[in-house]
Amino acid sequence: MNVTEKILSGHVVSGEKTPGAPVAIRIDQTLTQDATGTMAYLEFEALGKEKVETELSVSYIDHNTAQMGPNNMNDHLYLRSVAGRFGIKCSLPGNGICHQVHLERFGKPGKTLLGSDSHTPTGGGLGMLAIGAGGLDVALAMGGEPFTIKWPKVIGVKLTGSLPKWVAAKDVILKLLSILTTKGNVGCVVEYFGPGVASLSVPQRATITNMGAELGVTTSVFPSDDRTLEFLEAQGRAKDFQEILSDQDASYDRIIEIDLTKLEPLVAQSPSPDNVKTIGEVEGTKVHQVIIGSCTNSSYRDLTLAAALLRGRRVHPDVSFLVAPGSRQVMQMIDRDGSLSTFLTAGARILESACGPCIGQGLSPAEGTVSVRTFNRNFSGRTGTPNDTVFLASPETAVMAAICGELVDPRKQDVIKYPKIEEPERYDHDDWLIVPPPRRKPEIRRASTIGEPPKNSPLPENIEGDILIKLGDKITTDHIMPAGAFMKFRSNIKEYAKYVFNCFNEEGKETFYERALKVKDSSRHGIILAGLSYGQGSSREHAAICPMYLGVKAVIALSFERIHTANLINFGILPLTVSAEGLEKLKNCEHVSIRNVRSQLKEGQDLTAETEDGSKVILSHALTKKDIETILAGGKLNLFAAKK
Ligand code: MIC
Ligand code: SF4
Repeated sequence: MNVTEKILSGHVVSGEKTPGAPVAIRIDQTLTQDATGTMAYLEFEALGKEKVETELSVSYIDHNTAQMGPNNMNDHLYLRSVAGRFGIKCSLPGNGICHQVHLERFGKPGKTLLGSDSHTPTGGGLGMLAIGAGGLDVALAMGGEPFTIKWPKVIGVKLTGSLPKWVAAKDVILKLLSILTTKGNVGCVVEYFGPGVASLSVPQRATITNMGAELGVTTSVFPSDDRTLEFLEAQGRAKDFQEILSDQDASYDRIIEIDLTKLEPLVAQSPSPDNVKTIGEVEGTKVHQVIIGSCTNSSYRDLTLAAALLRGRRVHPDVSFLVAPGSRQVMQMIDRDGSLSTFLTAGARILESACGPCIGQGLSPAEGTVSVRTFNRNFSGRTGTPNDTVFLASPETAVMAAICGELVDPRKQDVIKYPKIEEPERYDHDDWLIVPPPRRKPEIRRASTIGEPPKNSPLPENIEGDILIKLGDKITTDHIMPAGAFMKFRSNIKEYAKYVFNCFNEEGKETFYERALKVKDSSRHGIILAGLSYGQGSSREHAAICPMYLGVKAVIALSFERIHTANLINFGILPLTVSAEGLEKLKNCEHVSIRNVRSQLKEGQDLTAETEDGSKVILSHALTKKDIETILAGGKLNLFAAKK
């Protein structure tokens, strides 16, 4: 067996081990973050459980820490109280980004982790099967329900050799993104194997599994080996180690070989993480902002490397250089070893250990300028600036750009020597900002800015649909529900729904929200049309809840991404696929009827859309019996309320 099969097999509750078949797995650990967590815990409360039934559940506060107005802290107090009430640990603001902290303090090889954030696969760097999901699925897992995935196809990535100077773990995942792209990988797990694996430390592996989320796979995983033990020992957690290696005769559904020795520095230019270029192709591009941070590249290794390159130097006068350490542990360690002071001397602006600019919480670049960020996403507008250019890069490439004021190929210069970075023998760890559940259950604090999750009605027999929007390929959840300044509305669907598809609204014209409400008020149903890979990116279930609240009953697209499909189903919206020819027909009309929906779904049949001119278009689906039951009920919350 390979590592994926080993971990999955130990967790299967029911289902068949054939690729594509639904399999329910036991979830050992969960994590939430504040931007998805408030909704997840409101949903958990609706399940009526006394406490969580997992081995470990952690609620992180790391996304909404700008606190402009009371909304964010209202959420924080709710999260802290609800964590205490239900037996959940709460990582307070300032303690760091969920994925970085979970890797440092809680991740365990061989365990399953479900997180309400798409970058939960970071834990794969420690040999765990760590999967991103919508908040409701995480709430259900906290309540002891198994989580259903499709038994995956395993893509084996064979690593040979070792990384040359100036080439980083980030370049490994950028290389893979250039091969697999961000679409078409639904239902796969990426597993790394081969002699090159041993050359990568856990933080380097975590960079790779973290950004594996951009491939659209279920998760990514490394074996748990001596390097894993080394990391856990340094974190004072050797007892959490378990060796998990693939068998000698393990097989994979597809094998991709990457010779680390032959890799070169790469970048991904906006608007997509798979728009990968070699450094040679972009050399000389003038840069205005450089940021080292995010859950992809803000480990102690990354920051000490950046500091070593900057020692005795200053950043280019035209560059605004920012550093956001991934966790309080990293912040404390760069303080103690002098790296923090190096950053300050070099002219860096130090940010708190949180998501910050990665999700457009401030630090938006100026219009038309270029920034180099060590992050994982560069979708247009994500920075808060609609027409900027973002290059995703390794810390190595980013720091060199900060020093030189432009993108440079560091291998071509011999002034700055490549530093040797060793993993520390011991990481500082005081978990003082991780609050365990108190002995006495606290009252739940619910401020006026926190609303209830909205209710949906059961799916109608006939959908009399108005097409609300016609979209192209690769629509991300950032397009559907903007983050950044709008994230403060995450716990209030009524408010947040006003901004659905905000980036497509035009000044002076009817907004998507207004259009959808008009359709809803006229007792008709909203339909969304899209191309390939609808719902890429984040796990935010708001990208399903808000359209549901506005009366959307179906999304018709060429293909869908995994987490968003599950979120649509969870909230009673039909994800229907259509042929390219069918999509063209639908794009030419404004209204479509989809009749006998309930009866045809119950019989497991495809649906048919009838257009204004009477032509018919087949709408297919890959819904399981359980999915159909969920959608017919109007979503999982209705289903659970009925079963209680
Ligand atoms: C992201 O990176 O897009 C986020 C913000 O972390 C999201 C979660 C969210 O929207 O709250 C994710 O990756 O799932
Ligand atoms: Fe936070 Fe960015 Fe990581 Fe999302 S990708 S969890 S916003 S740091």
